Amino acid sequence: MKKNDHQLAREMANCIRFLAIDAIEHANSGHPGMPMGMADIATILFGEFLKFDAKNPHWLDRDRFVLSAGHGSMLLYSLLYLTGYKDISIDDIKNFRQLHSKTAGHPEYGELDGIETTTGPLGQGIANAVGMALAEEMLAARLGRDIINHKTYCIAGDGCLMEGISQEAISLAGHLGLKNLILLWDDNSISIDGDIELASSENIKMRFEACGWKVLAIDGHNFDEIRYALSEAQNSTQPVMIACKTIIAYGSPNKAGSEKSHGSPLGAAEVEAVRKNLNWHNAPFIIPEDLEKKWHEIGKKSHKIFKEWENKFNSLESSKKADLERILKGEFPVDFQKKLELFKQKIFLEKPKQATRKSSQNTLEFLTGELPELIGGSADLTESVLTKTSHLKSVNKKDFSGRYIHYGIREHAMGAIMNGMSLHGGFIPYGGTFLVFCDYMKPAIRLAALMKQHVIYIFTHDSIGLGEDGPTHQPIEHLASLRAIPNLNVFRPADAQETIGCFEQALKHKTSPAAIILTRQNVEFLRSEYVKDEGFCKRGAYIISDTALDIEPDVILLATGSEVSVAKVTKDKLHEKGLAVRVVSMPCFALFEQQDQAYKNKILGGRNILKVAIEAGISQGWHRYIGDDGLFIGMNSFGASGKGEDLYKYFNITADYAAQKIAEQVKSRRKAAIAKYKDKDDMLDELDKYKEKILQEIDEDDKE
Ligand SMILES: Cc1ncc(C[n+]2csc(CCOP(=O)(O)OP(=O)(O)O)c2C)c(N)n1
Repeated sequence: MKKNDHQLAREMANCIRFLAIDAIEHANSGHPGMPMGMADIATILFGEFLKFDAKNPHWLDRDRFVLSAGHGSMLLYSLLYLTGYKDISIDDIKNFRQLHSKTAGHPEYGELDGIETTTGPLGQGIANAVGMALAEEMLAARLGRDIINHKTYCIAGDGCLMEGISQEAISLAGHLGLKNLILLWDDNSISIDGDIELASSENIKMRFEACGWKVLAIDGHNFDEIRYALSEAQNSTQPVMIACKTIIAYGSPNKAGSEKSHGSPLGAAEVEAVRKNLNWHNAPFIIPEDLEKKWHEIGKKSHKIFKEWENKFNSLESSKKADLERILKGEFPVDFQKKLELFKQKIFLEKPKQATRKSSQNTLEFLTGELPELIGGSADLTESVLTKTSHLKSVNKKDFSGRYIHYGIREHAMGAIMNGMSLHGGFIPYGGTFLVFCDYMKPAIRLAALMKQHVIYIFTHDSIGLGEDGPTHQPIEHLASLRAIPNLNVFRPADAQETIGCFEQALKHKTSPAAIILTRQNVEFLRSEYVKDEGFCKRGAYIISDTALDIEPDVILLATGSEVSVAKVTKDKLHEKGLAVRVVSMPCFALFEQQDQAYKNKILGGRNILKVAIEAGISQGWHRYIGDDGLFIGMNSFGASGKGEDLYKYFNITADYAAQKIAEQVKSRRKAAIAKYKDKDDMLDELDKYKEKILQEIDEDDKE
């Protein structure tokens, strides 16, 4: 290699370094060390290996680049700017980390083309990259290598590799032999607290090897070694990890190799010193013309390949092409809605009394038959969460044409891999585990919601109703904690019919992930009438059983899932006591919140009506609907091991208990109301007025 080439590469890399340094200095906030340390590798990767066309950032067969070490965001922003992505300007670089700028502190998916995923919580990006590489294999199995043949590159730091999720993801990637996955480890031995030896002494290379990866090790500042390793990685039969020995804040005379450069600006004096040291005599944010030109050429270098690909894509078998285009647009097949209605009618006629996990399985059997983009999976609980259908063959290392992924007992990676698959495009992934274990995948769920990804979680064994497995397995606070995540639609269907309705909504809300919460135990079939089209779940809550003659209720019972039946029996018991009761099923709070006030009022009635929520979880979130003086029948402690029915009795989630409590409450409310009047005559006057009002209303109704 001629000296000139090295010099040029170093200067190209310095463009990244100084954009990062200057933007971070300008913002007075950010992480300069990582972009400075990884600039040489990024230059060779983007310059000579990465298949991308800055003009066509959504090209399906582009290589994916994931910056798992999201704190190094300026590395990515610099690369996107330098290679000529249209939606990033020098002003965006100058506005790094400012309110409403596209260049957020950590890369946010959707803010800029070229950001393939949101990263920041360390380790997630590695699992996203595994999901993308898996999606690539699966799509290639469907469309052929002519159409899909790309790599997924991921830059990860020591922090990413210390996080547990990385091990789950690396292990599965090795098991599946994802040969188009290339992970570049920024092996700089530094994290925030200092040398990583403070907290870590494992042999990372051996760890990857043990998981079935090909491992290469290079000096991350030696351009020949970088080229060699990336070339070696191209035709591997295994996923590849390249350990890149780098110096954090490379080029900084006083901060290179030190944690001091990790998370704060270098400071004016040190910036001056780096400029001198790296022979960079340009003012802040100025890139010399010749280097700018070279970088722009890099952004265009794969344009020809893109054009050739477009031709191949256009000559794809017409049905395959049409189906792929439909999927990428997020549309359903033309006759899908009609078939769904027929399926709903069939279930309505059958009226199955079964666990909602079973209803979910039946629904998935129908849906996976109709929607080839639906990809199932579970974290080793397939027989319990009932996520596999007859249409789904298991994916394995030798055959990616299947549609079912055995994630193993790796919930966290499952969540992040599903995000990666969804981000890649071409699939709607769903994955199952017990509701209680959603805690093991919460960071990935949160990111799916933040990135507006269309993924579906099947969470079964949703309450103390699961019984004998005991309190470790009985979710208590989980519904509330999932409902607290913005843009996550949490559905808890009450019966077989609602289960279909909830899946329908989960599929139709394409920019929100959905959690479908299901019982282990059988539930009643509750619907007395069939409603066409989107049924009741669309609005998040609806009246499943109203007062006789639709008179104003004394009590409104709000419930979800298995507790809707409890509410219905409670209603009958209260009816015997002369109380008018409405039962509302509330399968999805988030969708109910999106309704207009008139609809909300119709469901929730006036302020003075006693409102009671029944749900086998904690009360958090319910007081919004039942008010401060409402009654909550549910859990306020961990569960216990025992038979499901016994637990419901022990924890007082029964119709008998609810009816008794409600009757007491109504009585005490009435007493309090009576106490408001000075004497009997006052009260009789008030009653007369009330009677008159009711008679008037009846008159008006008759006229209508
Ligand atoms: C899950 C998670 N925990 C903690 C952090 C805060 N954090 C950001 S960077 C970092 C250290 C990362 O060290 P390393 O990967 O070696 O990055 P480098 O210092 O080389 O830039 C930490 C703890 C985070 N972003 N995500």
